Amino acid sequence: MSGTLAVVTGGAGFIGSHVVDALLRRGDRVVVLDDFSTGKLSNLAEHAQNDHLTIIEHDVSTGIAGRLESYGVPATIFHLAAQVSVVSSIAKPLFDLNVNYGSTLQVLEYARLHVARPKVVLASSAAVYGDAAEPPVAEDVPLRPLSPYGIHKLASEYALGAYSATHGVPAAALRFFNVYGPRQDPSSPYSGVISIFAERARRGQTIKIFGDGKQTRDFVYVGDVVRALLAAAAHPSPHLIANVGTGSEITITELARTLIELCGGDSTIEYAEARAGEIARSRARVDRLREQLGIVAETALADGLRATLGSTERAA
Ligand code: UD2
Repeated sequence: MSGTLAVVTGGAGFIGSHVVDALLRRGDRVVVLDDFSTGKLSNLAEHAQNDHLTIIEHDVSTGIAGRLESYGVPATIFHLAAQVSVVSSIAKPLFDLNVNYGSTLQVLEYARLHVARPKVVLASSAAVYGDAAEPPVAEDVPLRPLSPYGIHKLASEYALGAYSATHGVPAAALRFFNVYGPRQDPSSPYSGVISIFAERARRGQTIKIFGDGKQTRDFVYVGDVVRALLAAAAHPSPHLIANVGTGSEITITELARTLIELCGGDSTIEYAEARAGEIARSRARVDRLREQLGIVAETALADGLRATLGSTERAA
């Protein structure tokens, strides 16, 4: 069968399924590896009849070579399978180590064993910074992750660097800031804040803000994140690291007010105790994203929020 082959770990998840959409749209063949712990088959439902897509239920932390034998060596592995909650990583650090660092090592081990080295593109995170640096935060500031999640994402980045230098595995790590958009699952208390607020605002329910609501985040739309991932896969650098954000920040109270307004204004805001280990301000420096990858995360927050609200409406 024709078409470049890509593997997407976590391809049934929120970000992964949008990457699969984009790869299939441009004619690639795609193998998804997903253990469905948080991923959903319904995220890929529109491709059910597409013979360019293969979906394999598999836990990446147990190794991937055995599951990929029949498909050939991919040009790129988008490694998006992860345990995504910072709070859970603090409660279960060894589980997080295995899922978030162990899986990266498994992907790199697979890549180094093949002469045609697949490129590994990792979903890293702003969590590698901790809150040491004054925003906007650039890639070369000292890194002080505060959670096992951030530590294991950073360890994964280091592993990419080491496999690139030692074994010639081309690699890129993108440090995602707060990604949002359709298919983000609001069902856990640690789900992305926009997915939670969007669902509650749409239903006219009370919105709960942790802390004084003055904390800020750099919210980046999933469509822009996908463009950055594809650009990173095509980039010639053997070991690229870049932030993926918009370069602007908004307070959580402003975010809540915007969503309430977009939904007709029925919800009220209530304030609760701040979360432990909360980062006060987060905003990416995006020069490298623009200069190296040619990407500007251009989706305006209001447009991205409307798209997100539209999709929760359809899903309800
Ligand atoms: C995000 C990422 C995380 C990691 C981290 C890096 C998500 C879901 N998590 O964590 O994976 O990369 O950034 O720093 O993208 N909030 C409320 N009410 C709610 C839920 C959240 O007020 O019902 C607040 C929360 O206290 C925080 C902000 O909203 O101040 C964003 O919370 P989040 O869980 O969406 O993401 P964050 O920044 O903790």
